[in-house]
Amino acid sequence: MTILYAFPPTRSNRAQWALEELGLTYENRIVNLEKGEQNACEYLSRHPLGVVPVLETDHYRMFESVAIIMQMIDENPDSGLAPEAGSPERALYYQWCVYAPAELDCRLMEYFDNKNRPLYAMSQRAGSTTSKQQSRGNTSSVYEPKP
Ligand SMILES: N[C@@H](CCC(=O)N[C@@H](CS)C(=O)NCC(=O)O)C(=O)O
Repeated sequence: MTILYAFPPTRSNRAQWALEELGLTYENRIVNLEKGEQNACEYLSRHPLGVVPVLETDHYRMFESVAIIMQMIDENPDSGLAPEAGSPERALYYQWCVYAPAELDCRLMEYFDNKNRPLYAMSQRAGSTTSKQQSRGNTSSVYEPKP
């Protein structure tokens, strides 16, 4: 059985989109980030950083949303969702697959940081802020040029 550990609307939606697009059978198991379920020991044994998504199949367990998408597409080569391995088109497929998490995500999170950040808004609704959220609350200094 395939299980996707997820919580919408987060990066887990990407992985779920791929599973749906491929028409795969899976169980969507909610890890309620608002309730801090990602920090429970049981979940941390699946992902040591306590984030979603995680994918579990009968043969392996993996994390990283875009890696999950790429693996799902590789396991379903007839889907036509990825160009042939080794082709020039495949180069651009890899380029954009890596660009999203490597370049786009951190800038988007920076944009959403603090009051605009989805997790921050969730924690405010839930009336709590975990230390992990606080520690990730302001990453802007990481990207500022050093004097
Ligand atoms: N690079 C990872 C990022 C995973 C990630 O940061 N997930 C966030 C939601 S978008 C999360 O679970 N956060 C929970 C927390 O920070 O407590 C991926 O793309 O899978």
